[in-house]
Amino acid sequence: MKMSRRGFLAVAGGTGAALTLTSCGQEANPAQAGELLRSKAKLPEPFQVPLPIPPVKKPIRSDAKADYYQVVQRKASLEILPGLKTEAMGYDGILPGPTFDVRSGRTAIVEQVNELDVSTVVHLHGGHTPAPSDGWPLDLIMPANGQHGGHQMGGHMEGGDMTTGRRTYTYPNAQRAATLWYHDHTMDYTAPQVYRGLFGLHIIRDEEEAELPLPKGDREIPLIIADRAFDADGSFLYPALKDGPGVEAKYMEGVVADVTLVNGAPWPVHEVDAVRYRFRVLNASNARRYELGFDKGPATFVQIGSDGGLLDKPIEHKTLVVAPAERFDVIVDFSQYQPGDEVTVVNRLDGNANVMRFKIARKAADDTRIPATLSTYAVTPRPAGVVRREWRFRRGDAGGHRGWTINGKAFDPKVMQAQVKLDQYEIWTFVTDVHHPVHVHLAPFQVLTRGGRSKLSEFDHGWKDTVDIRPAEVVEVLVKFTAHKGKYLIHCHNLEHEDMAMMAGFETI
Ligand SMILES: [Cu+2]
Repeated sequence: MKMSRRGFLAVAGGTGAALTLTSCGQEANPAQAGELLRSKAKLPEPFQVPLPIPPVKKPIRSDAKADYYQVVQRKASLEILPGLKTEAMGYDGILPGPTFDVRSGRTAIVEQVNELDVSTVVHLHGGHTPAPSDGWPLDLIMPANGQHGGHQMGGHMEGGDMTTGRRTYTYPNAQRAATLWYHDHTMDYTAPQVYRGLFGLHIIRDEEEAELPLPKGDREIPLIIADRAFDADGSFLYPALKDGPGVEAKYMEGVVADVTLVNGAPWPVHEVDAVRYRFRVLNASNARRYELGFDKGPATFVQIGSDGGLLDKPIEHKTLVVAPAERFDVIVDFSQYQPGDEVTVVNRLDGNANVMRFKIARKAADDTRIPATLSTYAVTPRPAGVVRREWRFRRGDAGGHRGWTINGKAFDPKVMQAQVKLDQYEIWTFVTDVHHPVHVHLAPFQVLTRGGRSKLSEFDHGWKDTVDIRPAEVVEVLVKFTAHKGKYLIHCHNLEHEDMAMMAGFETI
């Protein structure tokens, strides 16, 4: 029987059926929600491939109103592992996709053309985006070639605003400077489609940030970290179920893989001057968490920004814990090393597994500094009399099979779990069973408490749109939605959890 979530809900809804599911056992590594998927391909030695930098997307035209772009989603045969070819799904045929680099307040109108053989949806993660352009998971772009999305197109994929071949998304970019990203958001199939390459950066800049004496140009570098596994012939390995959404039971906690890609290259190497660099770190992994650290030497991460832009003041971290979909904007000072030194970035949550390496090439002049005050915008408001809501993220039934739920419900695109008034502060409480990186669309939030205490984790500061919640933890955030009425999403950004129904609609009114 085809596993159709809505089909199941239609049957079960009338009977009040509910399955009690047992835990699938202990996680092998308590720091990770996920099961390791090992490559069959011969893997390269680390630190051989130079770090690629995704190209900046250029508009095809501009007028007084907006900049206009076109992106073609297509298959591409990429050499990710040296000597092997990997068939990827890429925005403009590259992995990661091109980087959008835009000014705050300047509208970007992006036509997305789907030349793949599956349906897609594009979401601008962290974007303050009108609902029709936010990437509701059933607002599908059907393939341009007239196929009907292959295995995806069971009846349960209908009901959205479907287009064929192309769709135009409008991004007002009316928000402060921040590191956003765009990625696929197709209902039930986000995880395999992001895994195969449908993700890229979207950087917003503004005057406040431009005035800071921070590293720029080729000393401002995105680091998009994503783990992937490869079959013997170089193709992506992914444990998808054959006849419906989701992954094999063994992987339902999440797919963590054995090759670390940074900007699409396996364990790359990058040559730097002995000066300060700015790195925009994005964890684009489906499920893996990272605690990034340096293998030797004095370097630290001085955090200047989080998901939603600049912090009020910098925070120095010895290591950086980054959950899926989180962004950390950091300064690393290589002046403490000598030319010829090599420093490796490792993941301390996985036994110091390699991530990438920097080679310090030469001494150089550096007129940058890290101001003691970065922004005045990041301080948490303390409004009185706010509305409270609770969102419980737990294992549960996802339509005839085991999956993940929010408030006991599998995602149903017809059900809005909340009606939220614009322009009012709300305190949202997130409660977990295992690790869940919780993401809210449309508005950034600030973390108020973690584990019942107002002492936050050192990674909770600033405006966030994704918060890393540990097993059996309670986190409260303050959120206020503005400007756009419509249907939006709250979901877990462990993409296997998301596809296996850990998503809920809410409506701003
Ligand atoms: Cu989750």
